[in-house]
Amino acid sequence: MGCKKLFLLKLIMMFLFIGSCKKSRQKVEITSDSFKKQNVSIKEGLVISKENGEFKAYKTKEVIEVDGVGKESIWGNVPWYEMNYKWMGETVDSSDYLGKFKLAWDNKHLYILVEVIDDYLNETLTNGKDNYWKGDYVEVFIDEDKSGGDHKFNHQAFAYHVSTEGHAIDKSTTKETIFLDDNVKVERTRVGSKYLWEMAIKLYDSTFDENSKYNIPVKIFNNKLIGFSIAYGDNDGNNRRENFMGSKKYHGNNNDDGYINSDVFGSILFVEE
Ligand SMILES: [Ca+2]
Ligand SMILES: [Ca+2]
Ligand SMILES: [Ca+2]
Ligand SMILES: [Ca+2]
Repeated sequence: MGCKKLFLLKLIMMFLFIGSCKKSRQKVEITSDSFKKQNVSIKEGLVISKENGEFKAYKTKEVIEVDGVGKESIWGNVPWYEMNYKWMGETVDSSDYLGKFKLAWDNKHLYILVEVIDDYLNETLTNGKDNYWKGDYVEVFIDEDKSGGDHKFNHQAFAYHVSTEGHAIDKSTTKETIFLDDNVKVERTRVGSKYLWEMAIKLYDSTFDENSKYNIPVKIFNNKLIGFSIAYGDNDGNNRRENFMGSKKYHGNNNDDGYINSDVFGSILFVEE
């Protein structure tokens, strides 16, 4: 074989090798969401983004203590998901805002661990109850039966504005701003500009009555599917929501339909393994 032919052969083999490396890397990234089945260990620093906002929550065998500390083993065993799609505001750098979350469940609760880097924490209710959406907060959108549809002043779906003060704020059927604190338990811890919010959320169907103390939560089970999105409203002391960053690429008109229309939510599939 002449030198030229040998060189060409080597070149072809090199391209084939690079191609196969790329493929195997892609495979790890795609399968990392179903890490347990694939027995793929979670890579340090891996955060999965889901343009369509469709996530999985894994069942915890251990009781989760809502204390803002992710010490429970499930939190070490499930992947981080991104909540960095820009819904509103200017592009931010990672010291101003960067967010990710994990999901888990048992029969009574959806658990969420949210880690947010925020350079300035502006308490949610600084400007009063009716400006709750202007302060820093985590917004959790839940549509228990994934029916979709309008939910602005009804409870077929919820847009919980989880406040820095520990409240879960939404609108009532009479268009008032109300606290639904029994529905969402939250604790937050801080290390520097990194905040960890741990939440336990009860799911309710459309029969939820905001004036009753006797609402019965819906039981969660394997393979149940709900409507879900999560976002962070970032105010850095300028008296307004400077950024709104979410878990799904698009969230309706101006990415601001979530508090009105549950059609735009992504989803959670509850799985055991
Ligand atoms: Ca905990
Ligand atoms: Ca910020
Ligand atoms: Ca619904
Ligand atoms: Ca802030």
